[in-house]
Amino acid sequence: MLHVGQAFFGETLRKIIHIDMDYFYAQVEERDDPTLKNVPVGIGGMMNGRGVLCTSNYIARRYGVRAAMPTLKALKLCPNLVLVSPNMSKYKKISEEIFDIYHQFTKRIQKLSLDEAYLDVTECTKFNNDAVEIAKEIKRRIYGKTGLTASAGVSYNKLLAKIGSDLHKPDGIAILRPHQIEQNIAKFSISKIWGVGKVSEERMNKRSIYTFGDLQKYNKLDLVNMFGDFGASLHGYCRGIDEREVSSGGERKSLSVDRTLSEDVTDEQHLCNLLSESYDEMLRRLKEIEGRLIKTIHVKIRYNDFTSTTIETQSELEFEYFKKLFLKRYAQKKLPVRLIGVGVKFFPTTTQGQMEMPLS
Ligand code: TTP
Ligand code: CA
Repeated sequence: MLHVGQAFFGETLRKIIHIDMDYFYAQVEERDDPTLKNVPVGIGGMMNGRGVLCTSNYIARRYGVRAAMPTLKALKLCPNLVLVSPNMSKYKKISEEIFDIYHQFTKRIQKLSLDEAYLDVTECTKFNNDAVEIAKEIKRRIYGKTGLTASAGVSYNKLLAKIGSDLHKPDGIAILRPHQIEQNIAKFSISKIWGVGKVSEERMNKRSIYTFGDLQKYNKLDLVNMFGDFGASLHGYCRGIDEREVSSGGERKSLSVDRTLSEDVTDEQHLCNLLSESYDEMLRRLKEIEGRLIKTIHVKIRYNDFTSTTIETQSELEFEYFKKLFLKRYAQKKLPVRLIGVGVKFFPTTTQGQMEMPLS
């Protein structure tokens, strides 16, 4: 499916590369301590029996050890797991070196995290503007400078480029071209779609939707009815259509989903259902800005007397927690509700470090 060809992008299509370092923190630690090669490695600490992993190497992943997993659980799954404390300043420095390399090819860089970025190389004049050759050279330069491998996806939009970078990990490259793209991506799991997290995946599975191909059977209206505004995007995504720009705008500080209700609502069950929808939407959007660590979460209520109340706390990203906060706050006034909001604030990337709550 992914045969390399020079002219396949055509003249009008964009050229997008998604680059993602392989098992980033763990690969860095392996590089710096060869005794870690060929053993399962988890990056993370444990204090008083608590703590979560930032990531693990691929050997550890074979045991089911994953990022954001409590360290204790990881040790149960893999008793030989070698734990290494994260060294954020080291990873940041390497990240800067990698981004310096990207800047040698384009200004249009969207940083998703320390180890992941979209590059729009449509206008890059290097390598005859051949996006595949550019991606290969970037991988070579990263390896030359840092001794680390990265995987790249090359395509004509962000969705497909990102899918591509994951296809041949580690040290892989995949090219997804427009020719017969609908058929070519039909077998992929919906979890590869940008914005589809656990919650929406379960909702789709309930309707026997597992793959891009399953989604392709639905028309736009059906998908909008099922998934709200996101349904319209899904209709495009499952066909390989994605118009999102590579945006190098400033760093996002927070994310909120506020929903004004079309009528005043007092019924608690109904309010919880609406809260759950806003929560799902928030998770979808969080997926897009992956790699950020959450500082606080909040729930906002506006009543029909137009007073508002917001409760903000450091804690979990679980729906049950949001619901508890919401019901507690709602119980104080019990007026009909006009607006429900949920959201999170992020730590700046520059201070992302020893945080308790990695975004999984
Ligand atoms: P990822 O790119 O998600 O993972 P990875 O690079 O370790 O592995 P992969 O080869 O599958 O891409 O995350 C990049 C780094 O960000 C990761 O090495 C550690 C850090 N991180 C956290 O600190 N917490 C998390 O929950 C996740 C997912 C990543
Ligand atoms: Ca990575």
